[in-house]
Amino acid sequence: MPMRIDILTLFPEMFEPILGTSIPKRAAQKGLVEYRLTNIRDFATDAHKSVDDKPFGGGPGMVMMAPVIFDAVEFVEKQDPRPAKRIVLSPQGKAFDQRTAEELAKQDRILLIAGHYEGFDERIIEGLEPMELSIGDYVLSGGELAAMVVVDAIVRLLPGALGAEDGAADETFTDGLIEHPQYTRPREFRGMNVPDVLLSGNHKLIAQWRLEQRKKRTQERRPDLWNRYQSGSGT
Ligand code: 9D3
Repeated sequence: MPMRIDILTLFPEMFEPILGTSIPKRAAQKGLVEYRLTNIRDFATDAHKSVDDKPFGGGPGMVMMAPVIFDAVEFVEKQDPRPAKRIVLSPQGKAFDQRTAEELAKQDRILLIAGHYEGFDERIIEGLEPMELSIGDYVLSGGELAAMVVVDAIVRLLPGALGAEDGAADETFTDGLIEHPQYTRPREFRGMNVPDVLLSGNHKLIAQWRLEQRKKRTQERRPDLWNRYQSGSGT
């Protein structure tokens, strides 16, 4: 049975090119996952098809209305008896990371809720008890791209999703160091040469050089990862 991923969004058309390309597409074709897009606006009940309104207490922006979201969630959840892991994409959420992707890849059903421009009525969070996820400390126009990031990170982890040449090992983030520099043909390009060690045929020396490069780069570029690596927590 494929993992079922429901996505509630005001812009289902944004998802189609992403889910219909590359690994997310191949995972669906292989029967590893099934995507279901649902337009939140289909659950608006007034003549203007409202999905949001001004915040009580005043202030800028609009707030996604609880009844519309509840109706949409209940409608899609009824379509399949498996309980869904509910996720709301929000700038206030916990930072999404590889460990979270690995945990979510074990679920058999995921429901993602993406808003646009705005926040969610707190009763959506209180009543649906979703996991709230952010993809980083920058402001997007909506949760749609964040939902696509989360889906992409999950589906590539499903057993069989990656082809042999896609690099199944994927050490960065699982062992806590970023990658070493890589080179391919030509050996010389505009006066820049491939390091001799990589052409030496000495696999032990190559492995040593790569590990040193990974450590050096992690120290320089990702002190946060380096601190965790050194304390050996494996997280
Ligand atoms: C003025 C308060 N803003 C919060 C920072 C309002 C607001 C801006 C943009 C509310 C939502 C959004 C749209 N962004 C998302 O829905 C979102 C998001 C993001 O902007 N950055 C990183 N991760 C995410 S997950 C969802």
